Amino acid sequence: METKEAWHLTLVVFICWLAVFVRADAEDDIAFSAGESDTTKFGQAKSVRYLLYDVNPGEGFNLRRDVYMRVTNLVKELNKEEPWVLVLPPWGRLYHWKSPDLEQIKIPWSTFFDLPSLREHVPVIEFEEYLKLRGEPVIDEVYYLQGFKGGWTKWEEKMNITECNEGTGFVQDEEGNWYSWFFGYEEVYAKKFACLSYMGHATFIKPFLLKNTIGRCVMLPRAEVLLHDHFGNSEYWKARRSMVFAKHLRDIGDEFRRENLDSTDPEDKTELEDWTKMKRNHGDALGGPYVGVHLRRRDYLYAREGNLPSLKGAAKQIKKILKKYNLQKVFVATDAPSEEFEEFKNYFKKSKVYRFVPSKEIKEKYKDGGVAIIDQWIAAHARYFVGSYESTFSFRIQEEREILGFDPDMTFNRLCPDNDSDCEKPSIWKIVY
Ligand SMILES: Nc1nc2c(ncn2[C@@H]2O[C@H](COP(=O)(O)OP(=O)(O)OP(=O)(O)O)[C@@H](O)[C@H]2O)c(=O)[nH]1
Ligand SMILES: [Mg+2]
Repeated sequence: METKEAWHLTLVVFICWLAVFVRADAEDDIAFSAGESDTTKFGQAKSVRYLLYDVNPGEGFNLRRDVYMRVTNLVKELNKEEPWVLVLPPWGRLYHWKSPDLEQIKIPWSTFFDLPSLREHVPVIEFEEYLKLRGEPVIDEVYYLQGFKGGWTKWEEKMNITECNEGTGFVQDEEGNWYSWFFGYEEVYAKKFACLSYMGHATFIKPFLLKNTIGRCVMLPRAEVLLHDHFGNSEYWKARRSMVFAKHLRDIGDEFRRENLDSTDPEDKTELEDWTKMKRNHGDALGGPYVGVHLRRRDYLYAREGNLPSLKGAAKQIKKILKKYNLQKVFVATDAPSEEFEEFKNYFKKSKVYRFVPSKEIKEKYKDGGVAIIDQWIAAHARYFVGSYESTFSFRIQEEREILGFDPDMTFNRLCPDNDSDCEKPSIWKIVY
């Protein structure tokens, strides 16, 4: 090992041990703590290992956030055995992020999320930090996750190194190194590559990572194959609560609320605290005096054909809600082109309808993902929220509202298609502490 690299490694071990003390008061968080009978000395501390992952290129922003939660809970489990750090896969090349003139690759997580909050759950570093620490652009082992060939009839947890099912996008050069997209970092290569057929929860891969891999950095592309260990329990919600949006985005959303929607945290009872200490009851949050709508359009009109209303139908449903709750303003989070938004707005004669339109500067700095988060943040603070059928974008807003402490009746609502005004409500996933 080169001296520079060795020094960096020592530094990382030290930072991680430091984290033990910083996090010592975190409730039942035993990631790095030693049991009473544990006689491990500092000198024997194992060197830190890194877990990197990626998601199927076709998946959207909001499902990717769900995959992050599954992987963090795996990292949390790994840390019960030895120190592992999660390397955050840079954002980019997302299907929906099409704004012209924007370079949307190699976006760090800090553009969208508050890293100190993520770190209160598991140790994480940005990919670029990893590359710096490592000193060379190398990933030691890659296990490309895939389903079992031919699908499955009986669900059981199993995994197997097998042939690759499909074009993986990984190619080997003459020297034996593997190259792939790697988030747009052309110099990055992997030393070892294999396909891993997998059916199971995220932590089912833990023994494999601990016993069958030795590389400092292991990458798992297609991590959406890993299932949630416990969907909706307190661990799930801890991971979710740690995903606090970056302050610069929350501030922009708060300013918009204040200036247009008469909405401030003290009045709306939506003040944010350190997530590890924040615990609200349902109904504690009041929300600003407006209806928040997530009006999903574009590709969803085909993907969820028959389950979305027309613009006119959506306006009709929202007018009913305004009347019922005696509200005058509507905030619309939407991916609709501006002509569609104008049409939608024109269906309202008495009420005011708002949309967040980013300045050029905001757009350049925070990209389509940042604007989407600002929309989610504003919609999450409404008195009443209504989303679009089975949209993960709407789900993330609903979760945000659970964290803030809204009455579930004011959160778990969806727009109905025109021909079914009494459509089925969305599933209610209440927060668990
Ligand atoms: N700014 C903004 N962007 C949106 C809105 N709705 C959708 N988008 C864009 O479209 C993307 C939505 O894709 P996903 O994150 O996959 O969510 P979804 O397509 O609604 O749900 P699934 O396909 O079920 O995952 C977002 O990441 C945004 O880029 C919105 O209300 N405001
Ligand atoms: Mg999608």
